[in-house]
Amino acid sequence: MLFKSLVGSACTLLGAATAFKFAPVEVQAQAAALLHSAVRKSSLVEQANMRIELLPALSDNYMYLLIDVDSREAAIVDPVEPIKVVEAVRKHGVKLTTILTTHHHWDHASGNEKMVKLMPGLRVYGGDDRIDAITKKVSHSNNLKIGSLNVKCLYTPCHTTGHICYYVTKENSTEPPAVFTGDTLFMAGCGKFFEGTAEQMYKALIEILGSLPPETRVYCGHEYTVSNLKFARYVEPDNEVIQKKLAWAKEKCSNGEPTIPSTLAEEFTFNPFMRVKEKSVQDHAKQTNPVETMRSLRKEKDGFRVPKE
Ligand SMILES: N[C@@H](CCC(=O)N[C@@H](CS)C(=O)NCC(=O)O)C(=O)O
Ligand SMILES: *[C@@H]1O[C@H](CO)[C@@H](O)[C@H](O)[C@H]1NC(C)=O
Ligand SMILES: [Zn+2]
Repeated sequence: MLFKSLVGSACTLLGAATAFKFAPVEVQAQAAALLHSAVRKSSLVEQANMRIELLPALSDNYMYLLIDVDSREAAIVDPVEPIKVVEAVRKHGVKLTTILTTHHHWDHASGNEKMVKLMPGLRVYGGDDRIDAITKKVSHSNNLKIGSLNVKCLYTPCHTTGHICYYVTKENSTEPPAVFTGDTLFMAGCGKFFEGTAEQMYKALIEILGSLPPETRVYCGHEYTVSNLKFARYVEPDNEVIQKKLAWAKEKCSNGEPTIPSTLAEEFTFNPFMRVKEKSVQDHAKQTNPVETMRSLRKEKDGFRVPKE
């Protein structure tokens, strides 16, 4: 199962798994899982006021440690592997005060209880009563602070009914803001519509996230970039930006490096779900309306077999 999830994952690390091809299946599975988690590197995005450490978790999730440089206060987004979070907090010498939960699914929220046990007193934010250990339910446009950083909650229901994205700004900063998009907006893709509609995803992607400043950096919940770009290429075979980005993403992945973050401006150039107003994407979907195009693309991607190359 784990082995299968490795070899079938968006970011297959060739070679790593094949060394164990003569071993029993269970050994292959363990080796693959270990190699996979060992090989996916963490990385740090440093700005003068804000630091974001990308912490790979499970097979393709990301947790994000958000640090306010001025106060050394920090928040963690979707801490599904709390031990790794504690290590990162120690490494940076920061004070973790807050959990930001994007949605209640186990691969995002199931570490909350343990995280709170390890670091008592944490504030736990989220938009859904189904979120473990939640202390404060938030809704659209609620604001909170991580030291001197401002965090605005964006309500983006569709993947789940209580999904929240977190938009982070620093007053008077000339540097780009950040948005944590969970399983709403992925790099080059979007989340499945488990508890919502195409109308809701259109609103979330185009009207809410799409109206943030174009330079905003996008930190999403999963490393799905390579498989998402293969679907994007299928939708728009003549889009050269997609071809280039796919080659770049494959290279990153084969080195165990994240493809995250992108920017909103970039997403509008290669993400089919952000491009539902474009004629090329509408033509592919045989639609003339952006919301119907969204509906049709999602349905098509749900049944899409990702090609090897
Ligand atoms: N296609 C996913 C399968 C896992 C899955 O369904 N993931 C959820 C989030 S936990 C999703 O919304 N995926 C979006 C998609 O498959 O386009 C993969 O590449 O591994
Ligand atoms: C931001 O800039 C404005 C105008 O210069 C100033 O009044 C305000 O105090 C500044 N805010 C911060 C947090 O520095
Ligand atoms: Zn997920």
